[in-house]
Amino acid sequence: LTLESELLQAFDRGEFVVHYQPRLDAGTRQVVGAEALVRWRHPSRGLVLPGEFIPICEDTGLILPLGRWVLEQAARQAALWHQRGHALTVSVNFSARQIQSQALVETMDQVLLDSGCPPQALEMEITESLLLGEDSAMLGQLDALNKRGLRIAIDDFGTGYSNLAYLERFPLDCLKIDRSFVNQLETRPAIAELIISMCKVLELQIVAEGVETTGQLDWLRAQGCHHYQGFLSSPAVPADRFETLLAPV
Ligand code: G
Ligand code: G
Ligand code: MN
Ligand code: NA
Repeated sequence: LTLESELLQAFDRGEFVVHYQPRLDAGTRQVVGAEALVRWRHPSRGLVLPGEFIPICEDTGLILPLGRWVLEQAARQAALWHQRGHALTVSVNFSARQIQSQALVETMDQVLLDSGCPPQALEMEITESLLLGEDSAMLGQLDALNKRGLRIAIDDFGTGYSNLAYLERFPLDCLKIDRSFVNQLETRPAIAELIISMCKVLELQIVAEGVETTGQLDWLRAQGCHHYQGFLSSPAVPADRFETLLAPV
């Protein structure tokens, strides 16, 4: 059985599961959001991480149904948390094929309607390479989604390209600093400093990824970084475990 046919089977058999990594306020250290991260509960290999199967899903097109399924799970979870009084932002990773799909707006509308999730509770994470082209159809769709109140974040910022013109052209709310820069904060802080100053000028919310030490968190807070994710607080965990991290309402 090739991994590709195994993946199709896995989808039909319901072997995928969504875990949530908490996103915290850098000042209060309260949980303010969650990043939805898909995992594959493989019958013999155990929990398989997306690095191993998302690229194959992207090549085969399975990313469209899988991506929609993840989105539906995340929207339902966000709606539930909101109903219980937790005003969390739930972030979902989007692949190029999903963002470039002409059905994107229709899909998002349908998912919001079916889940009862408020648009402000969902954030779409897209990588910067997608924003480089002069894709006016894509820009139009992202504008329409942003006008509905959906949030848009740039993921893995700093790892892609140096042409920054897209930062002003697209309707962006948030920028996630790639963990490779957070890693080197104590020895090589220059890039992180630059990204944070740039976010202030552009009035983008700043999320630091991959925060593992209180030293890193202290530095980020002092620089004015708003939110963080990372093993310092928690890896991605199942929804029920995630809820134990929330302050009581
Ligand atoms: O789960 P892990 O922490 O190993 O995440 C690895 C990467 O897999 C993430 O950075 C993210 O870009 C990608 N990823 C995780 N879940 C999804 C998903 O639902 N859709 C897409 N397109 N990518 C995902
Ligand atoms: O969307 P993105 O590519 O940023 O997905 C997050 C990835 O980063 C996942 O693979 C997740 O397991 C990983 N991750 C999350 N927090 C940390 C951390 O503090 N340290 C490291 N090394 N990896 C992390
Ligand atoms: Mn991400
Ligand atoms: Na990232």
